[in-house]
Amino acid sequence: MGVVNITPDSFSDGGRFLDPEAAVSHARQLAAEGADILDLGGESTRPGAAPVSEPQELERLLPVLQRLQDLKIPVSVDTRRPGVMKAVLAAGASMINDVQALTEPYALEAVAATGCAVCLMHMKGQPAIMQQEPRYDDVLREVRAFLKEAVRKARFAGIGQDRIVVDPGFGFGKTAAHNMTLLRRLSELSDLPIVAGLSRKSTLGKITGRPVHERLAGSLAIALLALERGAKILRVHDVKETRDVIAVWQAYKNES
Ligand code: HH2
Repeated sequence: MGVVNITPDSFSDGGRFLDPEAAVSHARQLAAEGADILDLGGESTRPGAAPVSEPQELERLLPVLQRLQDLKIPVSVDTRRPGVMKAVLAAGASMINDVQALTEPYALEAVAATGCAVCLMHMKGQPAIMQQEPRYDDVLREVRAFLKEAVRKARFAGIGQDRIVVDPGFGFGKTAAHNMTLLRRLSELSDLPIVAGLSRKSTLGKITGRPVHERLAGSLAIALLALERGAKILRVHDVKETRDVIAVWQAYKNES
């Protein structure tokens, strides 16, 4: 899953693709590099990020989505707002990636009303404060229970199991130690396909001492670990390089 951030303030590429033409050409490049899904975002969820309004989010997303109608791969939209979900699904998106796991009122209904896929992610707290000393008694147990409940609610709302993937939400109200525990035991989190989003994240900065633009090697190393632990979708900024990691891993597993 290749990330396209149409924002001024995303943590690793804020401002680079705010212009619709730049976002469209980046999206096409990621598709050409071998992305199986694109994930468009119109609001940063980095720690401390300021929320945007619904009209502002749509103003960023819709022109890009409209210009990607001819793409052969599915386009996901990273949003927590039901109004945005409805509008982007009507405009051709085929997946909703929600860092709040459809917990906003009417989000379940917005997704259930169509045949789209959905990613349900765990987050502790809200982006503005989530990295202020996050605490868990047992991070694995808490995230697993949250995802199980989110899936139950989605299914109860009429969203078929084959439309759902889950994500532990690396870095969303989690320390580097929490992230490592979740990564080590990733396969225990759910029987549903698991999405892992670790690309360029601050845990890698903490481990390597590198600033955000020098975290490619760290991102590739951790992508391989996530694959080994059962991740089915890797949410990444560097598609071409991650494709090579997947090719090596598949050859090693003799599945290519
Ligand atoms: N991480 C980010 C945003 N959305 N969605 C899922 N499912 N999993 C993730 O790990 C995840 C996500 C943060 O990365 P990015 O989009 O690059 O940054 P920002 O939120 O600052 O735009």
